[in-house]
Amino acid sequence: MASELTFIMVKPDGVQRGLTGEIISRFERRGFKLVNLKMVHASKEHIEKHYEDLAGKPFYPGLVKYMSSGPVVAMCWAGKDVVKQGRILLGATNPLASSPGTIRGDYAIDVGRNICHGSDAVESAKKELELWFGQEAAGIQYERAIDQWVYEN
Ligand code: IDP
Ligand code: MG
Repeated sequence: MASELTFIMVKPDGVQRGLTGEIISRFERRGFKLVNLKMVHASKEHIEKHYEDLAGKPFYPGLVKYMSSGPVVAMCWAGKDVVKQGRILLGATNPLASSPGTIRGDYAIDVGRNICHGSDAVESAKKELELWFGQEAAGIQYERAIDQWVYEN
């Protein structure tokens, strides 16, 4: 069975607004498998590394401040096509452009308070999982009895 991994994070506003369970539920109900999770209050330096590709953007200082302002919930999810499907579940970067039914489209308004993060490609997922989980980047290995009801093969 395909076991792609992605890095999904509930941002500080998502944690403060009590949306952690809701975000986890949406991935669980879809059939994806949670293989790692931790709460972290990340340092400014850690966030700068996570968003290094955006350094130089006008919103970057505010983004680093926002993301290091409180704890986040860092997760590793596994499943078929989970990187792309995870992004679809989250919705567009700007919640005003996110469809209702997506996480951002249902719970957020401003792009600078868009409550969740998801890796945008398999390669960036690998990098982000290594940054946030280090040696445990591959997640916890376990079998799920329901997988025969989620996947045909
Ligand atoms: P993504 O989170 O959908 O992958 P990116 O373009 O990688 O979007 O941007 C990372 C994060 O930076 C966004 O989720 C959002 O929190 C923030 N961001 C992006 N564009 C803006 C902006 O124009 N103003 C404020 N914050 C922004
Ligand atoms: Mg991104």
